[in-house]
Amino acid sequence: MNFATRWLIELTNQLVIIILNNKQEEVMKKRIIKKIDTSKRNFLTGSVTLAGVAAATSVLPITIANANHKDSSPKGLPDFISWKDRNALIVHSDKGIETHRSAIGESLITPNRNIYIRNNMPTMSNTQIGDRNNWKVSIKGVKNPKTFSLAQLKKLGHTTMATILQCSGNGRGFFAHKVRGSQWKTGAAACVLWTGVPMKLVVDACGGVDSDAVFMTSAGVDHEPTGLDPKKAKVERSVPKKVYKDAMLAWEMNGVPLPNAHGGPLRMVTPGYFGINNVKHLGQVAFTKTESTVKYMKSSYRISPIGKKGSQYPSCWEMPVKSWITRPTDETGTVKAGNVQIVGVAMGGMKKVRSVKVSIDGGQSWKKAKFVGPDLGKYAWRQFVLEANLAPGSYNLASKASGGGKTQPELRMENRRGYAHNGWKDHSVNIKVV
Ligand SMILES: Nc1nc2c(c(=O)[nH]1)N[C@H]1C(S)=C(S)[C@@H](COP(=O)(O)O)O[C@H]1N2
Ligand SMILES: [Mo]
Repeated sequence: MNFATRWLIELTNQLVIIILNNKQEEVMKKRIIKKIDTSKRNFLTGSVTLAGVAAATSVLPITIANANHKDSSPKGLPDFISWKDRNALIVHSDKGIETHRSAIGESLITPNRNIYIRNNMPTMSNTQIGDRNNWKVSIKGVKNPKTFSLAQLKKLGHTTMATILQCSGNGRGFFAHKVRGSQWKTGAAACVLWTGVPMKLVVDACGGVDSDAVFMTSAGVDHEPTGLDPKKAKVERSVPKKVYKDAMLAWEMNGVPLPNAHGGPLRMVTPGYFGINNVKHLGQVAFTKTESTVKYMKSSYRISPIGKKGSQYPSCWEMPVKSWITRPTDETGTVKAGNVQIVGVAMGGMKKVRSVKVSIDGGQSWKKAKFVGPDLGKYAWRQFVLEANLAPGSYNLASKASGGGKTQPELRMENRRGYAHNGWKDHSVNIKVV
C-alpha cells in the first residue's frame, strides 16, 4: 500500500468516527431533551397560572424562580448517578443535585433514586473502591486501635435505624444576600433507613474510648484519588465524643448496598447532625482531643454573621426543628377547590418532633395537623396532614413544627453561608385554587 492510499484510508476512518460521534451526541441530546420535557410537564405546568398568582401576591412564578437554577438548562444527570430519577431532581451542578419539593416521597422513606447528592469530592468509582468486603476503616483514640475490614464489621454487630440526611445549606436558596453554594430550597434532605453496625459496638471491640478524648473525628478517603492537599480536600469532621453512642457505620441504604454516590461501601451516620458529619467513603474514625484542622472542619460549615468568617463560629452540628409542605406546592400547579390534603414532613432535629401546625393564610391563623404513618424514631421525620376545605383563590400555606421544647421561628437566622435555615415563612408555598 502506498502512502497516498494509506492516507486516504486513515482520512475515511477519521471521517466515519466524526460522523458516528455526532450521531451519538445527537441521540444523547435528544434523550436529555425528552427527559427535560417530561420533567417540565410534571413540575412546571403551573407556570402560566402561577404568573397570575405572582402578580397578586408578589411571589416569583416558578419559571422565573427556576431561572436561578442551573436546572433550567437541558442537563442530564452526571454519570455516577445515571441510575437516579432525573424527573425527581434539580441539577444545580454535578456536585449538588436536589430533590424536587414534590418528589421527596409520600411514604416516609425517600427512595434512593430521588435522594439528593452533595459532593465535596468526586464519588469514588468501583475500581477505586475495589472489593467492597475488603474496604478498611481504622479506629483510633481507643484503648486498642484496630483496623476492620467491612467483612469484619459485619460480624461485629447489626442494626437498622432511620435518620434524616440534610445538608447544612438546605434552604440556602431562600436567603436574600448573595450566598455562595448550591441554591437548595427544600430538597437537600431525605429520610433514610440505614443498616450497619452501631459505633458503640465497634468502640467496645477496641476496649473503649481514650479517656481524654473530646471529639469523634471521622475521615473520608475520597480525596485520595484526586491527589489534592488533604488539608484542603479531606472530608474530615469532628463532632462531640458523645455522638458515638448513637452513631453507626452503615453499609446499606434503604435495603440496598450503600451506593458509591452516597459514600459506599461504608459511611458514618451521625443521627440528628447535619449531612456533612455523615462522612462518606469512611476510612478512619479517631477519638481526638482537638478538632480536625482540615478546611472542611476549620473554616467551612461555620455559622457566622454575614461578612464574617472563622473557626470561632459554631460548626454545623445539631439540626434544628423543621418542617415543610410537600403537597400541594407551587411545583404542582393549580389545585381544585374543595377538600385538599395538605401534606408534609416534620423533624425534631435532636429530639422527637411533638406537633405541627399548618396555616393556609400566611401564618395569621394555625391549625394542628395530624401525624400519619409509622413513627421510625426521633431521628426520622414524620409525615403530617391537614385536611382543608379551600374555595377558589390564592393561598399561602405554611407549616410550623415543635419538638424538644423548641418551635420553628418565623424568620431565618441570617448567616454568611446560608446554613441551618428553619424559618417557616420562607418555606411556605403559594398555591392557586380554582
Ligand atoms: N467523604 C465525604 N463525605 C461527605 C461529603 C463528601 O463530599 N465526602 N459530603 C458531605 C455533605 S456536605 C453532605 S450534605 C452529605 C451528602 O450526602 P449524600 O451525597 O449521600 O446525599 O455527605 C457529607 N459527607
Ligand atoms: Mo452538605
